Amino acid sequence: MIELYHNDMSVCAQKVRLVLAHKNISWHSKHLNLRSGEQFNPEFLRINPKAIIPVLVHDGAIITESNVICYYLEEVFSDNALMSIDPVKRAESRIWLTRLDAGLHEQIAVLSFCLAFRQQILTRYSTAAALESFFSNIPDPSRQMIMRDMVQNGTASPRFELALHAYKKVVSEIAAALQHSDWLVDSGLSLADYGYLPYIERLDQLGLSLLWDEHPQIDRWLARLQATDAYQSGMQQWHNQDYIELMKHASSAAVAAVKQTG
Ligand SMILES: N[C@@H](CCC(=O)N[C@@H](CS)C(=O)NCC(=O)O)C(=O)O
Repeated sequence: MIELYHNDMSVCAQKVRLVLAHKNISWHSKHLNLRSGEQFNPEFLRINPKAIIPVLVHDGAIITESNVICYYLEEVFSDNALMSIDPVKRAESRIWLTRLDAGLHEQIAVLSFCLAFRQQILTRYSTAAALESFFSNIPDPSRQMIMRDMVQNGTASPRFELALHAYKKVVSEIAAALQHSDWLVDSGLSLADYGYLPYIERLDQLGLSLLWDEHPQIDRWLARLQATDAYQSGMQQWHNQDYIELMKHASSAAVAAVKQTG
């Protein structure tokens, strides 16, 4: 039996659900509401003491880290392969995915919180005391510090500008990869495409698609992926309209921020 601890709009959970859907693997949903702090419930902390999703539980084996989960699924469920048989192409897919762990994942959270999701926190914890209690309940001091900064400073946080810069860079590299290929790795649709789809869709939802105004191949790649059955059941079916509306409202601030940072 496969269980997935996840969240509807979490990009790294979307990535795992895309792979599960692509491979037609059936799984049981254990959905956690991250805004109400369900990731800190003792039951979940026993499964992942780091209090983060996604977590896959396969016949009792606990697998954490979205990229590790994707590789695990690729190894255990080899049908509908998402890695090339060519070792060089496999390495290329891995390099794309590694970059998510090396900063891009944290930076999409920075863009999302600074532009939009901080509003959810400020509304839910509307007094200074409630907000302080929310921050101090985050067990990891580094996550606590980052959350304080994003919620209190929004787009004025230096983290925001660095994150925008990182995404401008990777968008131009994605555009270069898609110049002569339908997929990020030219051997075919791979874990790399499903890995980046949630991040690029998130930029779009935040009003940041202007980052690829001059690269229509990115819109074509997005449309190709959004036409797949895996997208329908792995992402679209889980879309949370409240979050999408919130991000839409942030788009004018996003456009202003991009223009300001040049
Ligand atoms: N490197 C991890 C990152 C996981 C992660 O950051 N998960 C976020 C959701 S996207 C989370 O669970 N956050 C919990 C929180 O906000 O307290 C992975 O790829 O699985």
